[in-house]
Amino acid sequence: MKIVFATNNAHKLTEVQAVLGDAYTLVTPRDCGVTEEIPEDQETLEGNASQKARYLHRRTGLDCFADDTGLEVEALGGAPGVHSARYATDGHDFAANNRLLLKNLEGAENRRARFRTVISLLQGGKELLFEGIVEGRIIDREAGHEGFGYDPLFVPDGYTKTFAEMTTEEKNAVSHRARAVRKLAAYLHSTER
Ligand code: ITT
Repeated sequence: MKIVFATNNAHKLTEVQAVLGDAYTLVTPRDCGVTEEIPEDQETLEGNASQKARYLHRRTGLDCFADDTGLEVEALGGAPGVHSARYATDGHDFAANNRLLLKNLEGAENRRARFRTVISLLQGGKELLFEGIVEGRIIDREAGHEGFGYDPLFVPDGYTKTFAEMTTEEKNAVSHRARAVRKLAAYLHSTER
């Protein structure tokens, strides 16, 4: 079955498709003729996920879902959180974001952090939200080249390597996004006739 995912992030597509497996084929905004950037300017992950899904639904008339994710660092009072994409600059500059995060944590003993994903599903005129969280810590230098964003700095609890040192399958075994997507998939299966 096809399902529309309101994202322009190719890494998210790969991760989510791997969790969904053969049961669903993801369709991108571009596949639906939507090539402009999808707005996200709300102050919460829930608000942004909802805004992205609603925008694409308005543009296409199709049921769809969107993912908004933030890295919440304890010693920084939950920052960068909803501002994770634009922490250091206006754009999605992963390297600059990681440098700023390390700078802001210099000398900090508490390195606790978590990734939180909120998925908004718009289906048949109804909206549902699904959340996924993974707890872990921020290490003091980047390690690994897989994944994206803050992955080279984040070691999930129970592991000694970063998300960027893991395959997609390994990351999906514990990640925030995979946890939210498994809840989404369970719901979608439950609504199938
Ligand atoms: P879409 O809105 O098009 O889905 P995006 O990259 O803008 O893609 P978000 O706003 O949800 O996605 O993500 C905010 C930032 O959080 C993102 O740019 C990354 O820096 C970071 N991020 C999100 N998911 C991540 C993950 O699984 N691993 C590491 N960093 C992640």
